[in-house]
Amino acid sequence: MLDFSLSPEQLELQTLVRRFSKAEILPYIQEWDENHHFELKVIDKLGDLGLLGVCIPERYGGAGMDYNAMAIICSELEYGDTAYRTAVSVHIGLNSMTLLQWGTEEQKQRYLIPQSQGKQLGAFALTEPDAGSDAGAIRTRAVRDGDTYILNGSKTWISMADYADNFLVFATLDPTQKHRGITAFIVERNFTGVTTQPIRGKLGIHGGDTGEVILQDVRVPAANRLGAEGEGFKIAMSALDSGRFSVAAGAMGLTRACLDASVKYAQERKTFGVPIGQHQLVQQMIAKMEAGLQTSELLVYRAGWLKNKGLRNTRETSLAKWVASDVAFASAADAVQIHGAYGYSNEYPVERFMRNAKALVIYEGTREIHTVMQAEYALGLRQDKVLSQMLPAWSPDDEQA
Ligand code: COS
Repeated sequence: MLDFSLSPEQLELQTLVRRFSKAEILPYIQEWDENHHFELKVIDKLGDLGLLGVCIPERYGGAGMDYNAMAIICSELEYGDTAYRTAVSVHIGLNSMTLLQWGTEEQKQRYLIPQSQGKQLGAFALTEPDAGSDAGAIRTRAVRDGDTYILNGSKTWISMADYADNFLVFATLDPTQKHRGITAFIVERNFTGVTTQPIRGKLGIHGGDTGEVILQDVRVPAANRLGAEGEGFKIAMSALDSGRFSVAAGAMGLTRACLDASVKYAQERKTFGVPIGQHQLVQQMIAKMEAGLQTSELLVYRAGWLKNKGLRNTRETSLAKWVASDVAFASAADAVQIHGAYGYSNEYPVERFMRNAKALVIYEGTREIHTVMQAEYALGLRQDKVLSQMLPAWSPDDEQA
């Protein structure tokens, strides 16, 4: 039986985070965005509400809710601003979920629990100046030395680089092995040789932190290697299965923000003697936003449903991310259009939506990567294997396990 309804707990969560965004983000975001200010207190408050480990089992400090609860949080936060959803995406989606899936019990105790409790923040350091879409081409080197590894290299476009306590760093033990040489490490900010610096001049997400992570002779204990040597590429890709899901869910919130702003403006603004919402070409743009939003929701919640069942969902998550981010960008561009010249200024939020939405189409797999993946799936050129190391199926009793 198909069930499209949210559970009472999910509805409660939606109300909670919707109120949170309205109270803690929306009144300030224009100023923060203008001043390129990331407000860490917002993240602290999310931690106080127990939301920084929403879909992590209670035994690891989380709230023990399901994956679609994560989608709800992302959507409601991005309604406030992309910056805060991005922070949650990297903290929970890319980092904590990956620790849950691949970490040893000791690593979970040491890193996952404080992260789920909001006492520490996690980030994800895969991308390099010369390795973005071609993730297998990373050059950061790891060399084994006794019971440590020595890491050297630099990572860029790392969300929350300047605030995270722990990074999941991907490095290669042997570049000639291509993706099979890549290995994942948990690197603490306070390890000697780790420095970060913010990236200036971004088109959007001005209210969010993006930076570089530089690793200079960083000694990482072997106990901080995540998974086996050479398993890092798979770990990165499985992390992206969670991260992309959270981006797709965030995109729903951005599209809803575009729709709400456009409907309000179309009801107020008059041309030719009537509200512009009565003009068919404006209606067409609004109708497209509505259709796009609902399509995104179906794709996101279906991917979440697969995750809840512990099933491989790379194909479905990629499709949800591609469609929902494209919809968000098209909706933001049309929202600016509906607002006319006012939309082109920061008198209305839609110009921020448009600048922010572009990031969604680029990060965690560009539109082009997802287009190619979908074509390859359809043509039978790409198939998802059943993995031995899937995230466990979610169940309401998980926390008692
Ligand atoms: N979970 C676990 N394992 C996975 C996986 C996943 N989601 N996806 C792939 N793998 C495994 C495969 O099973 C394969 O294993 P074997 O070597 O044992 O066969 C291995 O990883 C290589 O996978 P694949 O053949 O799919 O690699 P490709 O080179 O074809 O992948 C793309 C190419 C483009 C899909 C990949 O590099 C990619 O997604 N790039 C975008 C990176 C990105 O999103 N960057 C953003 C960073 S965060 S802002």
